[in-house]
Amino acid sequence: MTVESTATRKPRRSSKRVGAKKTRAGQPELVQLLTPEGERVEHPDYAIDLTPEELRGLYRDMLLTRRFDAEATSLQRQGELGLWASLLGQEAAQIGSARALRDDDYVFPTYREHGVAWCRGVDPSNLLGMFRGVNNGGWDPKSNNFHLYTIVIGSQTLHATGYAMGVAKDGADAAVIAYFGDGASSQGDVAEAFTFSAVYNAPVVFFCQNNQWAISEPTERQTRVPLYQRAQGYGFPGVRVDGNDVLACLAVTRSALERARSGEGPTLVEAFTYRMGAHTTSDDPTRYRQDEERVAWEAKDPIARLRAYLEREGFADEAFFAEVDEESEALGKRVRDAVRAMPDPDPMAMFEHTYADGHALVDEERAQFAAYQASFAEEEN
Ligand SMILES: Cc1ncc(C[n+]2csc(CCOP(=O)(O)OP(=O)(O)O)c2C)c(N)n1
Ligand SMILES: [Mg+2]
Repeated sequence: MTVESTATRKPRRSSKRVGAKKTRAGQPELVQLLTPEGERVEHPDYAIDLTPEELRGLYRDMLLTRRFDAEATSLQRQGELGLWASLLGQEAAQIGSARALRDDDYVFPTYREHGVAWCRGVDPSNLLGMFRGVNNGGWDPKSNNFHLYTIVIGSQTLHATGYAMGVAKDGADAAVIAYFGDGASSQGDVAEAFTFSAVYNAPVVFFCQNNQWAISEPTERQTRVPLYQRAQGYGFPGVRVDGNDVLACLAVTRSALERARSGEGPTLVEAFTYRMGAHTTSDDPTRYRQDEERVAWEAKDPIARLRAYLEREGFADEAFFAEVDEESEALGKRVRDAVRAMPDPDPMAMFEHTYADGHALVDEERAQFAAYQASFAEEEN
């Protein structure tokens, strides 16, 4: 334990420039390393050199995550889950950023980070307990350095900032990453997290998946400037990355984590992507957005572009793709079976853990509910 304050941490080494260039028209430029057609392009600030095996690994991660997500949506439609928040379209943003992490880094997710959970080694079936309503989380955050899903929009950015300040005070060189959405960027908690992390030089990366929608609110309702530019006002760098390009997301997040680790403070990464499906299974996006928009983003699909690249370069053959497809079917079945086998909790258990000690109101509600439950038993007799 060191007494050195986070505010006095000095950079140990200089980092690469983290920033976005302007196009000629003055529009912000995305960091991109793989075009939608699957062509590899270079970026002056973000070099990446992956082996064919590593590239195939990213493809496998994205495909299995998508398959798991589709299975969860189907399970909700079959009445096995109460709700599901799909990550369809956001696979590259999540897999790319999460594969940049080290085991000792710590992740604060929202409720849609199924791809990040996958990379952290959380069993996919464990993600479903909360959505089935049989537990309050389903995994031990400490086992995988992956915090529980957070529904209260933006609050986890403050948790991440506080945690990162603690990491720095401990003298560790781990980094923290907070995931949040374009809608969350309007929350006061996020503004506070930006301020605290900046002035305390906290080793945290703010990874905003701008999927263009916050339920039915478009990003235009959240901001007048591109979201990544917000960071400038707080005094740390912001960068916009093509959120459907797994290589760019990996390279940019890696660079931001390196900055954090080397004592240079926070970075805001805006992954420009698209929510291809509904907000959740309770939502009908045809009520508020045009299908042409979705169709346009379909052409930028993150998995198709990596596959095109792998095929073009001869880094993967038909046997590989067939094997991953087979693996994905097995994953679907495993998750299906696991969900159906989840034991129903004792209904009275919902009154536990609300408060550490007893609470008069909870005691009253428990007694009322117990009497209500007992009334069914009497009817049956
Ligand atoms: C503090 C708070 N306000 C409102 C809500 C209701 N709510 C749930 S999801 C959501 C939209 C979030 O949008 P965004 O941050 O863009 O994330 P996305 O769902 O697109 O991944 C809202 C308003 C909430 N969960 N918490
Ligand atoms: Mg959003």
